[in-house]
Amino acid sequence: MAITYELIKTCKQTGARLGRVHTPHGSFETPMFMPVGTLATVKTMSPEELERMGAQIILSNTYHLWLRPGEDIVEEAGGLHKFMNWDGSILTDSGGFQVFSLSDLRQIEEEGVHFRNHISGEKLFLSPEKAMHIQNSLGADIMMAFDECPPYPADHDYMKKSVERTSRWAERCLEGHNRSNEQGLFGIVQGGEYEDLRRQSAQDLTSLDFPGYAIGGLSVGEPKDVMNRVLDFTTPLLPDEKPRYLMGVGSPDSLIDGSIRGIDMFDCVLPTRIARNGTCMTSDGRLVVRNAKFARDFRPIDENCDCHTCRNYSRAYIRHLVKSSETFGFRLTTYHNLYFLLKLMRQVREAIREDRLGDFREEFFEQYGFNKP
Ligand code: PRF
Ligand code: ZN
Repeated sequence: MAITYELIKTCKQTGARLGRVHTPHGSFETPMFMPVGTLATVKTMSPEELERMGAQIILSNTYHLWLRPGEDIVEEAGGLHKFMNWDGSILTDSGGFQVFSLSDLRQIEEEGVHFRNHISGEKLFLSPEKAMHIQNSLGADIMMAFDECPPYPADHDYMKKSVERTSRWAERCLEGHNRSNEQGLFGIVQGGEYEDLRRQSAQDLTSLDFPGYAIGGLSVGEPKDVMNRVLDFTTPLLPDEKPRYLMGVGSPDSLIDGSIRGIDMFDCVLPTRIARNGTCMTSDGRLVVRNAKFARDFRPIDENCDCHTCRNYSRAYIRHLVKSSETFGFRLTTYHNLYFLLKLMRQVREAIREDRLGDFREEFFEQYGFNKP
């Protein structure tokens, strides 16, 4: 089996899991945050920098790499790891979500999804078999099933049809997956906010015996308490001996609250995206470094951070670079934000090890400002 999960311990205070996922490109500790490298690059960061900041697994996208440069070119290069010079673990998303969030004029059929290329307008078609073929060519350690991520809110009737189709697609993904010794395929549980549909989806998928399971269809505009409620009734439906991945979630509070609910893996464009418009995550909350009040502020972005950016550069300098659209400014903020989330996950793992994740949550939320009215 390409992917195995090792449960090290659960936090006595919260039930959060400390573990390890073993992949053909080494293992990573969980709970873990995965930086997003959509086009076979985590925007502005080199693989050497990712390694130095402590990244152990990164995510890339089937949809984008299929459109450019084309999965055949990546395969010819020897796969994604060689193509981009990243020797750690890689997970590729299936394209399901990207088709729904990026393209217009899509038409969903039993066979797959018709849509238009978001760059050229060209007509395209993606199916479970095609998503597996492309991901087999890319060669990531973990591949994702081709699913439908309906918008929020969606009515129960639509969601039920969608969940059933996603389950049929999951079976076709398993059949179309040709490299199960080298690449692990994860199933994706859908069902929106509906407990009966999450249960149905989890039953359908766990009966297919994937090496790991994702929870999709969250962080699509629903309130935080809806997401936490869905996690409360969905994670217990998943097997203890497999990794659980919450897709598209990466705000500091949700990483902690997801870990407490038994999630092992997270990804999100949030830290890298906000970095490129000059917003930094700090232990005291978000800091918008473009603001005029930082023009003469020669302190680091976060005085509690020991990252390369914070050890060497000031708010005033980074503000100047970002305001001038200098690439180096975006590199410095991106490095800091990713370091911040990877360090947060290290702190979460340490707190689980010591059975005090509940206390850590209280302290972190207090300082970050989540507890303020
Ligand atoms: N499905 C897939 N990718 C995703 C999601 C999903 O539901 C989400 C949910 N926000 C993010 N990325 N395939
Ligand atoms: Zn820093």
